[in-house]
Amino acid sequence: MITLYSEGHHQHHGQAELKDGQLVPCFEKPARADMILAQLREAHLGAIKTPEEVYPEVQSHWQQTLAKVHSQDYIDFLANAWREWSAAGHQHDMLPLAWPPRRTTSIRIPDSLDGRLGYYSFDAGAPINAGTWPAITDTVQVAIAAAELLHRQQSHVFALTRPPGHHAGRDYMGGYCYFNNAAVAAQHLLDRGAQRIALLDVDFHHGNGTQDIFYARDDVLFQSIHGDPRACYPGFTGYADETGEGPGKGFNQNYPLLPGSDWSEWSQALALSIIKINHYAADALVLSLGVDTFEGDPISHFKLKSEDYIKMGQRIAEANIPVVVIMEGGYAVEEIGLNTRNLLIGLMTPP
Ligand code: OKP
Ligand code: ZN
Repeated sequence: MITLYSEGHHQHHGQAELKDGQLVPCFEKPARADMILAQLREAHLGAIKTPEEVYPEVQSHWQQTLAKVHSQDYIDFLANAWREWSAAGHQHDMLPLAWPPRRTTSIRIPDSLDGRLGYYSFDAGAPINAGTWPAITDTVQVAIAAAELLHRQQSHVFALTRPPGHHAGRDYMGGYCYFNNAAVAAQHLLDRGAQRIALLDVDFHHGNGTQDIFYARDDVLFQSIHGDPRACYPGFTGYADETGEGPGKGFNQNYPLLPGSDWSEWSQALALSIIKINHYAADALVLSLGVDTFEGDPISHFKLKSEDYIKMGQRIAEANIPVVVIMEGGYAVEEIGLNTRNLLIGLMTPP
């Protein structure tokens, strides 16, 4: 198995996020990826390469792929946001502070930076700092290069992406996410000739952005197992009756589970999603991997144990299709490396 990684993510490190009414240090931090990398090296799970090493053309092609998933005005907003913010004399993180309410008659894009911050986000959980743009453009290249490698030869590729992406929609950020790395990887595989991509999201949180991007499409089958939206963030999507629309009708499945669910409940949902994926006869699987389903996660509410990730990898391997793993969440920093490593070991060693 080959891992794709780039150092650029270190430049993105938010200062604070809201938790229970208080500003606390961001859970989503550079050490998360460092811990995963350390575990992969220790376990000798295979070569760790940069995007340019495996796919030199990525530097001239990533923007085209990105623009098929995200709107150009949103990309331009992110590209220029910090320059505008610092020109206004600010040095601290940017955070949005106002969103359009329901029944707003016509939502126009404000000129002010505060207005655009609200327009291009759904929460205050995606701070922008000086290094955000270099980090998110680096990591989107990690995702594209991983997809390219899967297309060329490998049966398993791991994209060590950070920050995560599954909450980001076509023109909005939120929940630590800016660009939807998994959606971009799926798009690259389609551009390389794949007809059908299955996208399985096992992060604790509903992949609302990914669902939104592919909701009306039948070329990407979206499956998500997550905390019940009645109780869990982001809370407005992820119900089982959201099944797609138009040509995408029937190509979206959600498996909401109650807080406190453990491997016995979780693995039943996985089995259902794998039946769907097998039936779809996908050319490749994009796995949005969050290990925040772990019992020790500080912001999530499932009860998976470290050994369960080996079984998870094995069950996914039984679907017998090429898999590109895209890293999403996981905030128990001490165990994030072990849990990720276990998933990858399971994927490579079916029972
Ligand atoms: C990103 B990913 C709950 C606060 C939630 C945002 C969580 C974003 C998770 N008390 N804050 O899906 O791992
Ligand atoms: Zn998550």
